[in-house]
Amino acid sequence: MTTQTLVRIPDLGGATDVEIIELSVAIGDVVQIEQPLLTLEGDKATMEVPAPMAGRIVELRVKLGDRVSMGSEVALLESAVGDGPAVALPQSASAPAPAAPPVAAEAAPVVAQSASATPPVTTPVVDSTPAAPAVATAPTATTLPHASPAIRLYARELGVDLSRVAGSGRSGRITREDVNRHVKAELTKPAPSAAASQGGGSLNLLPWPNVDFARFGPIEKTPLSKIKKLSGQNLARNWVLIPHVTHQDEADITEMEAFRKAIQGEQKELKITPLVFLMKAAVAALKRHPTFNAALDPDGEQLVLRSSYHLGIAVDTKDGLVVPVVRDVDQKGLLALAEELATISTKARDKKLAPGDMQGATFTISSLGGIGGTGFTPIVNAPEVAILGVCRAAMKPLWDGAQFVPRLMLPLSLSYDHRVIDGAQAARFVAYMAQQLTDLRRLLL
Ligand code: CAO
Repeated sequence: MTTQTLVRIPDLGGATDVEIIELSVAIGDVVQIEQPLLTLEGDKATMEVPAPMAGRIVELRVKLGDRVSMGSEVALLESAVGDGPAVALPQSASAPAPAAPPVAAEAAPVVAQSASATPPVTTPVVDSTPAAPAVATAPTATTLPHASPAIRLYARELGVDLSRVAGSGRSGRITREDVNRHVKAELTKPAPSAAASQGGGSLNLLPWPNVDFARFGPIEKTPLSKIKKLSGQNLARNWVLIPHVTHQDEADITEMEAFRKAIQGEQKELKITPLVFLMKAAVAALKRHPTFNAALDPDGEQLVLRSSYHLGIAVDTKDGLVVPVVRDVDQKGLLALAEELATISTKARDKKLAPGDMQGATFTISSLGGIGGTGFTPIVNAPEVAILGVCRAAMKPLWDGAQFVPRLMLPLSLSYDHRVIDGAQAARFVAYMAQQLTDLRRLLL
């Protein structure tokens, strides 16, 4: 003969409406006494609800995400009469239910109540509230990572600090796979580079927040493009390792723009944008300030001054940002540069750039002038030491000493590696560039 036992949620120490974040059993499963049936997550702790006896799950009355309180029906457990725990568990319905001890409640009292559900005719149903949660995390430790007791034990055995593991389970819960992944990542981590160790070792950052966004509304996941993943790693390294400062200035390009329009009128086949003028002015400024046309050695000890002028040009493609290099800008005229710019941006957008097309830059320009903006913070492209950001020129009233006159002003944002370049040098560099742009004749000097 079999008996059916109605398993209920035990006393949760006063907590109510607690969410089920893990269901460890399904209908038909045979469970052992104390085997976790489900995991609850309260405000301050996670806790498992164990089986009060051995048996087979014949009915589940909860699902993932349900909220439960003491006495909520969980499952019908069928066991053979004569199984020790099955007959021993039921107790009086009026028995008070002791609160679940907050920490590692091992021999917690068992509470059972008489069945309120109609029992099947042939099998007596016993209503049972299982032992209070077998293990609950300390309620005061609100920052404890979410993980079941079994995973905590597993992490302890491996010496893994769970606060450094990103959880991929529901509500950021840490799974066994997350622990394994963390261990693997730690073991395969490259030794910190010389540049990184200059700063005094690991950054010891918190793990990336793992949010279950689906809980707040519909979502869709889309993988990052290969370019984004690659450039993202470079950008992250450069942002973290280089102490950036961005200097902002403006160049009066009123005359330059008139000249650009004039030559554009003569060149129907070629698009001549302000960028080619910026490239020439940048070379003039780099010649005047050689520390900007340089690279920092990996050990951070030496500056490698370069006497060629190869400019990286950031190109926006639908898959992400790429930075092809225009070589020997000092030796090329505006028209040749315009032609080359058209070629490299088409190549970039058609994914035809070869790795060699993106190597060897001595300085980089990132122009958002075709789009807009008044300033931004470009990220230095290591091992270079500076990068120029350009935004859209706009007409502004400028005081000429007697009156306001309308002038076309071009915003320039120079980010630099402050280990190599000082603020005053940066201000001089940009002012010099602006001078060249304002009066292009200076480029001939
Ligand atoms: N002020 C006003 N107008 C500008 C301008 C500026 N600073 N720069 C460009 N323009 C105008 C151009 O003259 C052109 O006008 P027309 O359409 O009338 O001819 C228009 O804006 C579009 O220019 P463009 O963007 O096609 O050409 P470009 O030479 O300025 O730039 C390229 C080429 C490849 C650099 C650009 O297309 C690009 O991809 N820029 C994005 C780079 C980027 O994403 N940087 C951010 C990286 S984060 O660090």
